[in-house]
Amino acid sequence: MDRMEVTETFAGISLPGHLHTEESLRFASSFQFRDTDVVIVTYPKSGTTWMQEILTLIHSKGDLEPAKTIPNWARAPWLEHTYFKDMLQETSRPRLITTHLPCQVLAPTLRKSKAKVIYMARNPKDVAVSFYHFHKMAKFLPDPGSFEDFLVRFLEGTGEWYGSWFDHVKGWLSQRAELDLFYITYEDLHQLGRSVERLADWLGCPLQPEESRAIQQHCSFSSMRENAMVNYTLIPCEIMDHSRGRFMRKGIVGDWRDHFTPVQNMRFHKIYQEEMQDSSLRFRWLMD
Ligand code: PPS
Repeated sequence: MDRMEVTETFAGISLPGHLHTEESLRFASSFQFRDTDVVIVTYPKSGTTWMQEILTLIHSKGDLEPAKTIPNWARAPWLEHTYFKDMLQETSRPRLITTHLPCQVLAPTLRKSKAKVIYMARNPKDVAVSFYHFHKMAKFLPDPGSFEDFLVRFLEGTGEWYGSWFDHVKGWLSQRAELDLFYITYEDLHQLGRSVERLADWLGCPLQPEESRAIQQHCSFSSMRENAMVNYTLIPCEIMDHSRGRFMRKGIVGDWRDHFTPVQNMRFHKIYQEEMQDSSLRFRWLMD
């Protein structure tokens, strides 16, 4: 498989060379957004796939056809990935685009448009756990080592894959006044009905009650876990080793409790507080 061992470095962050090249990243950073574009922005493992599925179905008004027949990476491709240009549904209104790139790379071009941006965050402790398990199955990511080793690197955020969680969140949310940005958390999304309706209203696509019900049913964890268009079972084992875990792993809030020792938890809180102290963001509750 292509470039499985390659690390691509861009804007000071490391990205898997299997999905990113210098060319794809340059293309992403100078991409011209349209006013009608809808852009999902997340740090990895924050509920990206869930949001892709919900937005697909809001735009199809609850018609399950696209969600059941087209893989998520074709419906809402990642701007920075090598296959983006081939996948982008140029004629769609809106074009649904996904990205994990940090704010300093994309905000300058996004500000030139009126594109709608959805920033989704998740409790970083659960992000770390989910990302750790994903590193074990994704062969284009390095072996994570022990959870302790992984957590140290996650908290340092330096040179680690996709950069620092703290910088990602602080950077993007500092753009709230500059961009048409809707902020939502993975934890909010667990109140699925309310979140789907808020999103649909913000997107200007209000839903009928039966449309909203169909979306909620299809976007439950159990339903998405069985949908090959989003559960990544279409990806061959040479790229994702399905014997080492499932992409749709647990889908719960607070899984960190099963992974963190009290010492790790205290260290996490200390660094979280140092990193977020200047921030007025409503994040502190995430640490409960
Ligand atoms: S990625 O690789 O960055 O695109 O991953 P991402 O989609 O952001 O995050 C994967 C985690 O989201 C969980 N997930 C869900 N949780 C609840 N309900 C639904 N419907 C759902 N869909 C995806 C998925 O299980 C991963 O979290 P963990 O904690 O590993 O289970």
